[in-house]
Amino acid sequence: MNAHTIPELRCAMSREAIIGHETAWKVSTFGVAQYPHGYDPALLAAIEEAALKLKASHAVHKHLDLTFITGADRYIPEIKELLHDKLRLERLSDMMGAKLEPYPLSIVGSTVTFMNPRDGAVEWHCDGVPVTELIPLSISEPLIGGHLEIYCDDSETGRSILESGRDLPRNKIMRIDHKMNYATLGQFLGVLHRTAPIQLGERVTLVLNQRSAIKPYVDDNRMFYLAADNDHDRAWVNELAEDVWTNQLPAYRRHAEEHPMLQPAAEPVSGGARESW
Ligand SMILES: O=C(O)CCC(=O)C(=O)O
Ligand SMILES: [Fe+2]
Repeated sequence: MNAHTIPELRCAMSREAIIGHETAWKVSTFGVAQYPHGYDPALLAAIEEAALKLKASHAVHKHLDLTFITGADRYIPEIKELLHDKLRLERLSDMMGAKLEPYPLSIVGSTVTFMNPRDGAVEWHCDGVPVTELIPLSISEPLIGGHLEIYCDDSETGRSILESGRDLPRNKIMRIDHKMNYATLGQFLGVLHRTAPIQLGERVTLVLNQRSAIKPYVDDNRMFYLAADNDHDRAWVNELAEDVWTNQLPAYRRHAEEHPMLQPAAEPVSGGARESW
């Protein structure tokens, strides 16, 4: 398979089909897909071995009940090989319908997640990063729970249901089972999802994050969220500011220049905003 072959898909769904309405804050209309990744099994095995050795000293269990090594490529150089693999990025860009680049912040560029009954899974959330690739390193057999669940409706609606203490309706949850040798690519920004709690078994996953090269400012990582996600103190703040000045702001200005706001119609459209409150 080369970069421009559309791989065999196990499942795929557009962003709009998941969320149920048009969206603007996005990289493309891509939602989620699972496909045979073809990555070197020896490389993935070496990454898992290194991650398991680092787990006791470097994994954190901070929020969302998730246990993970954040910024994992800082400690496991083999991950960098995959992160910057040109062919991988080309293939993901083809699938996404938008040119992707590695997510630049060292603390969240890549993670390794450890999910089992003791370490937890990950609770309902929307990703801070725009595009994520989930690559299973190991999946126990049997595994009860541990599948990806995606809420198929507006994420704010889902969050409000959860905040009121109710469960999300089962008929709005899409289930994606992880499978060895298959990766799951998702644009989970503004898409509510979780890993179903694991009753039995475990899985270890390599998570590689990307963003749009053209719209690097399309991003939902809020500062408190990055701070919570993080095993470091404050160096990441400078790294983020640098990226804003050198990449995000110029791209945003370029986009604004290329897409000037339409002039308002001479006659106000009735049924629009109220004139007084
Ligand atoms: O591994 C999964 O099924 C999902 C994990 C996830 O949502 C995340 O790491 O943000
Ligand atoms: Fe996620």
